[in-house]
Amino acid sequence: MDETTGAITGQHTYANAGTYHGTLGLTDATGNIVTQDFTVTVGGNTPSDTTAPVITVSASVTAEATGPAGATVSFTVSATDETDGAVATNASPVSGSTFALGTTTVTITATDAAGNTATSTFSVTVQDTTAPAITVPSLGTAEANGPGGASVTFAASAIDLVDGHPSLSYSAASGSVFRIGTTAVTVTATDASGNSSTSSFNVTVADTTAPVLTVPANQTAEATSAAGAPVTFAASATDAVGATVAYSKAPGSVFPVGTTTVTVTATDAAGNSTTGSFTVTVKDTTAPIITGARCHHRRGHQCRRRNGHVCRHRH
Ligand SMILES: [Ca+2]
Ligand SMILES: [Ca+2]
Ligand SMILES: [Ca+2]
Repeated sequence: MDETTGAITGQHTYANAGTYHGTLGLTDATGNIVTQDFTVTVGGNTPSDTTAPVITVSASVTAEATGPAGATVSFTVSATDETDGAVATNASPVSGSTFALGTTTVTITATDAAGNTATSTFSVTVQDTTAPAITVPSLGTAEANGPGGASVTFAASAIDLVDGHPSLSYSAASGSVFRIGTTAVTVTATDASGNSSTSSFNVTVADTTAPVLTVPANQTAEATSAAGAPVTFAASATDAVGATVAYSKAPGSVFPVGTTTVTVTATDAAGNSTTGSFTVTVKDTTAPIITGARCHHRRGHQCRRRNGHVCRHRH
């Protein structure tokens, strides 16, 4: 109302409900300026939103590790607000992250239009329950180098998705002496999470080497009886594992006049054998002694007959 110009009217339309604060300014015909602060409430009595959204999270998530870094884990969460309906959520770490081995807490927040924030958490556990995979060695047959067998070295290997260096243990140590024959060795691989697997392989030791045989030189002996002469001799054999020697005619037995070939065989416990031979020659270089009544010489006298026989007096 102006005393000169009378009533002044104006209009402003507020599109949305709410409470508005403003300043009204008027200028009359003579240039007088009047301002007035005002507050206008539109739409009646609007209740304020003081309730945070409700977050829905999955139960705790457990995943198998797929590598040393853990596992990629995805999850679904949602939030609804009684005023705003569905509202966006923020997750830390976000779904699809790589989660390390162990348990990680995921924090979810949701904020409604009025600024009310809800927070919820759940856990993601990444575990390694898979045992290492073992590759066993493929060993040839080791040659025995002593009565106990042979020292054999070996190495298995193991790989694991998570543990780069699973530990290996053996039922018999690499480098130890294995007996002749086949011995099964069990290998156990254990990862850092305590998962273990076992496998086995064979260690085979054999004696395939024949003894080394040394035979005597050819023997010569003088006959000591009509049957010939006893002749002694000895062959020798060496073998890493051990050998026995056998003769076609035993040492010390009586060999007939003439030449006899003696075959010697050295055999080890594995049945490997070496054969050699030598000769035993028994000679009769002494003329026979004739005893009889046709000699008449005194005792001790030897007389040689025309046929070369020697007679020795008995009387
Ligand atoms: Ca709300
Ligand atoms: Ca594993
Ligand atoms: Ca042998």
